[in-house]
Amino acid sequence: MNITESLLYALKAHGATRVFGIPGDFALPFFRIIEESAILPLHTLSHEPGVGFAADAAARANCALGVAAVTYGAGALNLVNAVASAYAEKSPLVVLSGGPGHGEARSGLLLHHQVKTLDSQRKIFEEITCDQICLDDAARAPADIARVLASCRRHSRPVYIELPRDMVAVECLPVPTLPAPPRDTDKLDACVDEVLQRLARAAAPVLMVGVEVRRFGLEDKVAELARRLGLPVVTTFMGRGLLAEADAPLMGTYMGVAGLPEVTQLVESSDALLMLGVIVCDTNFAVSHKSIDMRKAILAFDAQLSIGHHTYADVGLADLVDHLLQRVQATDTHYAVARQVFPRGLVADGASIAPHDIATAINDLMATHGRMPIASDVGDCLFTAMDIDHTALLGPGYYATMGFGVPAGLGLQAETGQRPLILVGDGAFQMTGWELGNCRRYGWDPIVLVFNNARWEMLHSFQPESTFTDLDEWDFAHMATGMGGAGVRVQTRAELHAALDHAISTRGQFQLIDIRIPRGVLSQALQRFVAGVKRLNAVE
Ligand code: TPW
Ligand code: MG
Repeated sequence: MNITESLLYALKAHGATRVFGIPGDFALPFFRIIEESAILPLHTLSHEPGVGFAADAAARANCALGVAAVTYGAGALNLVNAVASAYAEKSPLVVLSGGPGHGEARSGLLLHHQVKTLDSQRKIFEEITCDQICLDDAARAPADIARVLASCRRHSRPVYIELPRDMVAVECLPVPTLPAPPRDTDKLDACVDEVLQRLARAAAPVLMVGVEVRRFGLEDKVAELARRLGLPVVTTFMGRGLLAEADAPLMGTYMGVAGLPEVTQLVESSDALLMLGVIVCDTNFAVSHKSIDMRKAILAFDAQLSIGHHTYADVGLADLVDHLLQRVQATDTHYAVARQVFPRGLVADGASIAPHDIATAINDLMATHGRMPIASDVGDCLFTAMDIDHTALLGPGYYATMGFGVPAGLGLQAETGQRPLILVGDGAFQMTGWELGNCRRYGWDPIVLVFNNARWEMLHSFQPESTFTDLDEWDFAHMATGMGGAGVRVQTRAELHAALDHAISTRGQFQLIDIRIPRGVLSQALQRFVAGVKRLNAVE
C-alpha cells in the first residue's frame, strides 16, 4: 500500500464517501492514485471555492468527513474562504493539497505557485484549520494521518494535509485506528448534576440547539432528551433545519428582533437556557434589545460546558448528551408547543412574486411531494427559508459567505442521493452558479430557485442611498440550457406555480427557475432583521 492509498482508506474509515477536487501538476500524481485505486469516487468541479463548499456540504449532510483535493498554491489558496467558512461553522473538512517534492524544494529556484516561502501555504492554512501535516516521511505518515483525522472529527473543524508530489506512491503501512479517549465519568456526573439542578429550579427552562448537535450525529438523542425533560426547543439561525425529522417539541428559530416574537420572548425570558452545541455569535444573538443573560445560561460548545460563571473543560457534547440521557427519565410535564404556522396555499395569479410567495410555493410543493433537503446561499433566500416548513437545511447562517448555495446543493445530492432544492440570490449565483454545469456528468438534478432581484438586495436594504448595489438583469434561464440543464423565467405567481410543478415532475436534468422579484421586495424575516439592526444601531 502507498501513502495515498493508506490515506484514502483512513478517510473512508472515518466516514468520507467521496473526494471533490481540481487537479494541477503538483496534484496529478495523487489524483491518479485516487482514480486508479477507486477507494473513494472523485468528482471534479470547476472552481476551488465550489470544491470546498461541495465537500463541506457533504460533510454536513453525512455527519462525517468531507474531502477537498487541490493543487499547491493557486488551487489551495483559492480554497481559503470555503475552508474558513467550514472552520467557523464547525464542518469537518479535510483539505488534501499537492506540494513540491523534496528535491524541488531544495533547488534554490522559486517554484511556480510559490508565494513567499514554500511554507506560506501551510502557514495560511494553520489559521483556518485545527491540525496540519505534511506527509514527507513514510514511516511517520500512518501515525500522523491518524492524529490529524482524529482532530478533524473531535473538533469538527477542517484539517490540512499536504502531499509532496514525490511521496504519493511511496510504500506505507495502513493508518492505525486510535482508541477513543477515555471518558471522565466523575466529571460528567458532576456536570449532569449541576445541569439538572439548574433545570429543576427554573421556572421557564428552554433548550436551544446549535450545529454541533448535527456535526456529532446527536439529533435523535437530543430530541429524546427534549421529550424526556419536557422542554420547548428552539434552534439558532445557524442551526435551522436541526431536528426537522425528529419528533421534538420544536418551537422555531431564535433570531432576536428578526425572529417571531413568541420565540424571542420564550428565549429571552428563560431562567435556564440550555444551549447544546450553539455558536454564540452576533447573527444569532446580538440582534436583540435584551441580550441573553449568560449567567443564567448553560452552554455546551467546543468541548466545554459553561454554567453561569464557571466552566468544565474537556466535556464533549456526545458524552454530555449520553450522560444526561442515562440520568433523565421521561417526565409527565409536557410543554405545549405553539408550533409555527407556515404559509400555505399560493394564490396562482398574475401578481408579481415576493419572497414570501416562494416560501408558500415550496411549502405547498413539499406538502404534496414530500420534504426535500435545502441548500441555501446567504441573502434574502436564507431569510425566506425561515418561512419554509422544517426540513434539512444547509446554509451559511453564521459565517455568511456568498457562493455556498449551488455547490453545497451538489455536495448534498452527491452525498445523500436525495434531490435538493437550492435557494440562491442572483448575486451569489454570479459567484458559483456555474458549478451547475457539472451536474450532467454526475447525474445530479437539483431544483434551483434563483431569487433574481437584479440587486445585492440585502446590502441595499442596509444602505439604500448607494447605487453600487444594483446589478444588471442576467438571463439565468437561458444560461441553464448551455450548462446542460433546463431553465425558465417566471414573473408572476401563476408562472412560479407552474414552473415548480414542472420541475418536480422532470428528473434527470437540473431545473433552474429564474424568479424575477421586484427590487426592494423583501421577505418578512429580512424586513424584521433590517429594521431591528437599524433600531439597535440608532440606540447606540
Ligand atoms: C463572499 C457580502 C452579503 S449579502 C450580499 C453581499 C454582497 C448581497 C447578496 O446578493 P444576492 O442576494 O445573492 O443577490 P439578495 O437577496 O441580497 O439580493 N462576498 C461574500 N460573501 C458576502 N457575504 C458578501 C460578499 C454580502
Ligand atoms: Mg439579489
